[in-house]
Amino acid sequence: MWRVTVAMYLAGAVTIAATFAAPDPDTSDRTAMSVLGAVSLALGLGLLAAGPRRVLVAKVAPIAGVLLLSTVIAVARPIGATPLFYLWPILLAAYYGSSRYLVATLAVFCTTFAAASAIAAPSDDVAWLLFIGGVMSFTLAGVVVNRLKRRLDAVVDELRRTAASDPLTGLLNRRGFDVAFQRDLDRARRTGAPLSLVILDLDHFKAVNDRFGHAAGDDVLRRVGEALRSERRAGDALARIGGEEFAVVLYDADADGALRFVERVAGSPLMSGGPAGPMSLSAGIAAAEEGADTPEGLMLAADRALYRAKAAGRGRAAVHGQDGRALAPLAPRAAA
Ligand code: GH3
Ligand code: MG
Ligand code: MG
Repeated sequence: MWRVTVAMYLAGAVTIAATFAAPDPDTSDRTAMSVLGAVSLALGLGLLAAGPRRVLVAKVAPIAGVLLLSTVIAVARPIGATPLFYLWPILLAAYYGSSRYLVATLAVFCTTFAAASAIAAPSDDVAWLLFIGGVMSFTLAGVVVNRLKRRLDAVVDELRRTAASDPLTGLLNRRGFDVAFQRDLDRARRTGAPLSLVILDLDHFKAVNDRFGHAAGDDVLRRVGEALRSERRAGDALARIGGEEFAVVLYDADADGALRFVERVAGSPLMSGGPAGPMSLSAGIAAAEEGADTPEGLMLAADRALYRAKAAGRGRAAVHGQDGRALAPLAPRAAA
């Protein structure tokens, strides 16, 4: 946005200089035009030096461009094709600005273009035809570009959301989870808060599909997603990272806190009320040590603990690094 705006002002200065080489029936405007060319050059270089500042680029530069052009039209003898250049700042406002900013830019454009035409050529029919044609065409172009940009923004937002989420459960998918996990680890490192990773895996889930059908299996997976949602604290990242495997990042929770979370999930009525009856699950828990853990390291640790829980007979949770401790059983509550 910043580069395009700088380019617009520099190109404006070059364009004014280039018109001096064209055949000119009236050279009385040369001094004024030189000054305006220098202003355009100065604005371009000023913006370049100021760096990409959003307010300057998105809120000031397009309207300033319109005002500069209206001044050019007021002093140019003859006006010639100068109004064509309004297209530049209007397109900038339409593409980068909000709808309200575009309306403001168009209002400044219409009023100052009319005033400039009246000053430059008060009785010139062609100038007024240029005014009407310019106002209609550039307003239409600005509105169309602005609407297309709004739609494009909405599509990009939707794509970003779907690329990070699992369609079956609405939880994050592996890709979205990786981003959230890294973010939470960084936050825990900054604040010194504990953080735990939990990996949950449904026990003998293949048998659910085999006995009750795939649709019933999907229903169970959705229920697990709901159970995780209802037991987590706001902000904890929840993901379905494999077929019947889920991961949760618990911010500000140590291994014991994570264990209590897993027990609540296993005991949730949602885990028992599905088409296949009470669902048993196994869990592996890994707690981040004082700033020393990477996402990969924690995933590996939680995965190892999960393997230990499975090997010990399923329906239980294991904590990485606590191999001597008896595994906590995870009891599904009988359906009401
Ligand atoms: P274990 O106790 O060792 O975890 O056994 P398991 O049967 O749960 O594990 P296994 O890895 O052998 O099988 C996982 C099954 O999950 C296989 C597959 O049919 C099922 N599955 C994976 N994705 C989906 C899905 O999206 N929907 C349904 N309904 N089933 C799925
Ligand atoms: Mg399983
Ligand atoms: Mg599995």
